[in-house]
Amino acid sequence: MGAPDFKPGLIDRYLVIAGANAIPAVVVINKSDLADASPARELYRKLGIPVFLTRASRGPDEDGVRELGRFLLGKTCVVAGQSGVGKSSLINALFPSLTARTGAVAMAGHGRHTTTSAVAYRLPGGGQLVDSPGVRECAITGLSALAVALQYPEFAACQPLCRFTNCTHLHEPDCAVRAAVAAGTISPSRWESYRSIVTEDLAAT
Ligand SMILES: Nc1nc2c(ncn2[C@@H]2O[C@H](COP(=O)(O)OP(=O)(O)OP(=O)(O)O)[C@@H](O)[C@H]2O)c(=O)[nH]1
Ligand SMILES: [Mg+2]
Ligand SMILES: [Zn+2]
Repeated sequence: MGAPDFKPGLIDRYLVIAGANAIPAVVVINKSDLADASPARELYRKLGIPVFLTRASRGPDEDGVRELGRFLLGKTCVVAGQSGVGKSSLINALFPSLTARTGAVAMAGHGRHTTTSAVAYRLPGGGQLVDSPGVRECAITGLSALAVALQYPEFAACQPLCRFTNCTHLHEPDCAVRAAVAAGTISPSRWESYRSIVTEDLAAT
């Protein structure tokens, strides 16, 4: 596996924040040369979220980079994610006339961030793309457990079958969400990110 590790909990937090603020989001899995990205691609596609697999280091002609470039035209988007995943490299590959600064992945300790502040680039064909500094983690605040659960479409589909209408899907008996996790129809990584947001992020505030 290439550094940094794929972090589904971070992706799910971005999706919750975007969804709760009515901001459309897509998932980009860069460095698809370093690991098999298809399980993650299938997971998010099934949830109705567009997924792009890219190899920014291959440059502007790589299929995923081209596909993402077409999608971005005319839109205003922010590229967000962990440090070292290749956000700036991706911007350079997408639009070679822009020159976002990139750097080697920091190997130890707290890491080094190559991009240190958000920079907005005007796209040649219209729209804007904002490069942002990498994050190590992202905590959700200001939402209720039920509001978080609403941002998990596969949970919302099960919710009517839970015994309690205000089920938090954490400890209640006859919870259809936990039953779906046990049956393998809801991804364990999705339930784990939900559990972590509600019992760790929300509880800390
Ligand atoms: N193997 C591989 N390496 C890549 C790919 N894309 C970028 N890299 C490398 O990953 C490293 C980090 O790239 P950056 O673009 O600086 O990462 P970043 O996400 O902008 O990092 P921060 O600005 O710190 O948040 C660089 O050494 C890139 O050359 C890719 O598709 N495959
Ligand atoms: Mg960067
Ligand atoms: Zn439930």
